[in-house]
Amino acid sequence: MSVPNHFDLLATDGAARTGRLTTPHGVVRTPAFMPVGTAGAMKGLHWREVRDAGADIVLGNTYHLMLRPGAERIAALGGLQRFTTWNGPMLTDSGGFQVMSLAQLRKVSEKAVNFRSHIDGAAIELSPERAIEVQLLLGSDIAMQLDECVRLPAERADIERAMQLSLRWAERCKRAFETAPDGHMLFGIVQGGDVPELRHASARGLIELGFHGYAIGGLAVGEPQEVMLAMIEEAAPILPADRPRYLMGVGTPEDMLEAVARGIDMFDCVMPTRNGRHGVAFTRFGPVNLRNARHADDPRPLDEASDWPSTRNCSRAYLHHLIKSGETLGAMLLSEINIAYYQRLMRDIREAITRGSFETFRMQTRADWEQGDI
Ligand code: PRF
Repeated sequence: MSVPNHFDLLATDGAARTGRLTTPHGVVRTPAFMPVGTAGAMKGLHWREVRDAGADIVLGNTYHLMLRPGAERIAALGGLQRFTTWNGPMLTDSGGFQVMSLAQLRKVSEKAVNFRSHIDGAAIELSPERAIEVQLLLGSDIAMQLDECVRLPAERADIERAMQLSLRWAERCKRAFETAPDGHMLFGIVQGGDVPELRHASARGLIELGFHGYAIGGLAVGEPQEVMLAMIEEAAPILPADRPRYLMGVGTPEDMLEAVARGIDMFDCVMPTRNGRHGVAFTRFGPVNLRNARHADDPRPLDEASDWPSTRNCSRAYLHHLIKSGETLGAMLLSEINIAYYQRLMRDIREAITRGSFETFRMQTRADWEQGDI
């Protein structure tokens, strides 16, 4: 059975693309950055600020939400959008990756991944079928297949075994997704570590099954940036040009700019909120660590030319003071400033691709970052 396409490719510039992905909860402009609202909340930001910053879509996590408050409970309360009051598009990760980084006593078998909850130690089984069931209960617009992600460096045999298992799980997820309401999407995930042939085999296997979109997983897991970019170059050109491509868990502004240049459409990462809580601001002139004593007497804002009020108005001295004093507002302001920066970068990327001047934009943006904060 053919899989309906909800993605419109609007313009390309080299390998870079801009488009629109239509979900049951609205349209996503791509390239898109999805802020991470792991457990039904964006850390440090109100949903209103996430929207105002320009985010079209956010990410939630199957793993956290199935443990607490529970997928059946969220379904009974009207789904994740109603529950959280985020009324826009939402993508959910399938849980396998989070199990690997958070759960205790994990065991992967053909059937499922078994683990103990990091919250109360309860024994849980997450099968491909359950991962889809949970995501459908949440009402997610875009569900992800269950996969196994191997950290790098790793032996080829281990990478190959996990990639093949992920392909078999992709097929089971696809079958389990047949009951999904119209308009909801399921993305397959390319695995294969740092081995080009395994990346090709994974991409071809997924395309044969057919998905609404394709993610590239198993990157930004310990390998150098050049290996990550090389693996994108192996996988992206094989993927169908008319479907969205999502690079999971990436990354820095530079990672994203370079990935767009290689044909990626969607990103998610905790970096803007996590680094913000730790006192780091992302700006047009690169990252600024506001814990540094040199900011204590600096009346200047982070970027006087920014159209985001906190970036343009708050002095570095004030942000430094808030972070040094452990004030909640410091973490909130820097999270908001960083999410706004990531969204501005995506907007500027989309506009540059539309104008056909992505390459000039890429060089200018890199030069600004390299100039550094002064
Ligand atoms: N698989 C899934 N989620 C992920 C990843 C993956 O490989 C990554 C890797 N960067 C982040 N999030 N399901």
